[in-house]
Amino acid sequence: MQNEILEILKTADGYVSGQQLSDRLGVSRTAVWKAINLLRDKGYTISSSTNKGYILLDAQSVISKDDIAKHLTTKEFGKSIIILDTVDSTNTYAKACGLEGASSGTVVIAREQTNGKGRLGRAWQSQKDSGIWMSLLIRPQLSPMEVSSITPLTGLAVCKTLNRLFDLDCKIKWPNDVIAGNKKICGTLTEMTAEFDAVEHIIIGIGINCDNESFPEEISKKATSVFIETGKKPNKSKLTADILNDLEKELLCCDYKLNTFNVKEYRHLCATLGKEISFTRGNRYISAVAVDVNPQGELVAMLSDGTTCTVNSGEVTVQGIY
Ligand code: BTX
Repeated sequence: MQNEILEILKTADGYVSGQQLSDRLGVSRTAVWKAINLLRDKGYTISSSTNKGYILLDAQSVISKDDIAKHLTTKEFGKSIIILDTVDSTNTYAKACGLEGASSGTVVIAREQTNGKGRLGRAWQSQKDSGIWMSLLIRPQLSPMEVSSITPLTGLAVCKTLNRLFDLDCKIKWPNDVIAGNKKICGTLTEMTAEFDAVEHIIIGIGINCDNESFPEEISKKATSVFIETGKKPNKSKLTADILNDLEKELLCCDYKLNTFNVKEYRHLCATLGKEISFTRGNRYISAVAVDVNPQGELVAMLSDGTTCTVNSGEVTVQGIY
């Protein structure tokens, strides 16, 4: 009944009275009232007025399976979707689903994460209904050595989607962040479960800040959101579907591998290139200039003596970008 009420409210032109809802659905007004409260618990903002009835104020702020499905054009990604109210980390949950045999393309989305994971043990702040916190489980036929392309390809897909939908000028901070005006609007975290020389499954975690009007002090200098950049709160279900559509195209058309074409696109969108960077190697602190992303997706750095070296993991600090 909740879905039916939701559809009526979504298509209504203004308020719908409790009596109209109970007549149309053939249930009591108390049952309508209970269903409305359950929808409110799910995050829908439904206002009520004693004389007029109910009105849905922001359908687009809640991620729903039905709304994602309306916009999905994929063959595999998102064909099975799990939406949770709250979870520690969608990546951890998706990994458990993977170990229990969930099919490739399964997506786990949560309204809030209580222990969202970033890279290198860092935390990803994921407040309730403020963004898209999702993890995609895939089972490509790859060896563990070939998986490294997935992080840059994910960043590339999300960056292009955000630019296209919101007319933004997002760039990629090598290897995994999407930034808008030097601040993170999206972070991605790829995790793999492998046996011997074969990949069992891969979890692609994507966190996109959507509705945040501000951020807690500790990340306010480095974080931004779609709302902060555009002044509009996006339809999160549609954005989720668009990300899945674009990600499937990006990953499947190149068989999950970097190639001449996508590396060129990546370089074009990579904010790190041309910037002064620093990183540690062993216990040495190295300053360099980022000059290229090579066909393996590694960052090529030029040192002060003119020699180059590649950086393939760990943390790189880029001057001017948080
Ligand atoms: P990262 O290690 O590159 O970024 C984490 C750092 O970014 C933190 O230390 C903090 O400084 C800053 N930060 C924390 N929260 C935010 C935020 N909401 N916006 C901008 N900056 C922030 C990036 O790791 C990878 C993040 C992946 C998140 C997704 S959400 C769905 C999935 N599930 C899960 O647990 N993680 C992924």
